[in-house]
Amino acid sequence: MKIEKFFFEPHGDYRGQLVAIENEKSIPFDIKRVYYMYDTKGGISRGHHAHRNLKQVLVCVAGSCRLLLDDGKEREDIVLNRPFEGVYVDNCMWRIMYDFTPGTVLLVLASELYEPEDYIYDYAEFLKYVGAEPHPEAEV
Ligand code: T46
Repeated sequence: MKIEKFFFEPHGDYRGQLVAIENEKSIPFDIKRVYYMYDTKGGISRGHHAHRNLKQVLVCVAGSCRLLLDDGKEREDIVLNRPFEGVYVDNCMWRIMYDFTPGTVLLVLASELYEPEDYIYDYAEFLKYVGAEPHPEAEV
């Protein structure tokens, strides 16, 4: 599975860094919603679901965490720790975010408004939805 990343140019000077993310220019969808998670407790993992339609870009603007992506056939596990880098999470991807270091802020740019019906929380249902064979590993 190929992980798609976007580079957001930091505008740095003697004061520090500033990153601007512009609609349609920086990422391949209209940004309809922005949310972020912070104060994630040690040992906690988040996500454990997929989306039917939602596309997102994740940017770890402070600290570090890991992201596991699973398309039903393959898995990739990457570290997010660069505030100038966005990772694309397409629809129909199982995602788990974990290993948050203290002070981590994970920013998410989303293609749709919040729609609870868009979530798939059951891993077996996700595999069925994407037409994949049951995965050899259990969900982590
Ligand atoms: C995703 C990963 C990366 C809202 O009220 N509005 C929102 O826009 C969102 C995203 C969440 N919420 C509420 C729903 C729950 O009561 O905030 C609470 C925590 O959300 P959730 O348990 O879904 O958080 P995560 O970290 O498991 O998943 C989130 C997104 O929901 C999801 O779309 O892809 O981050």
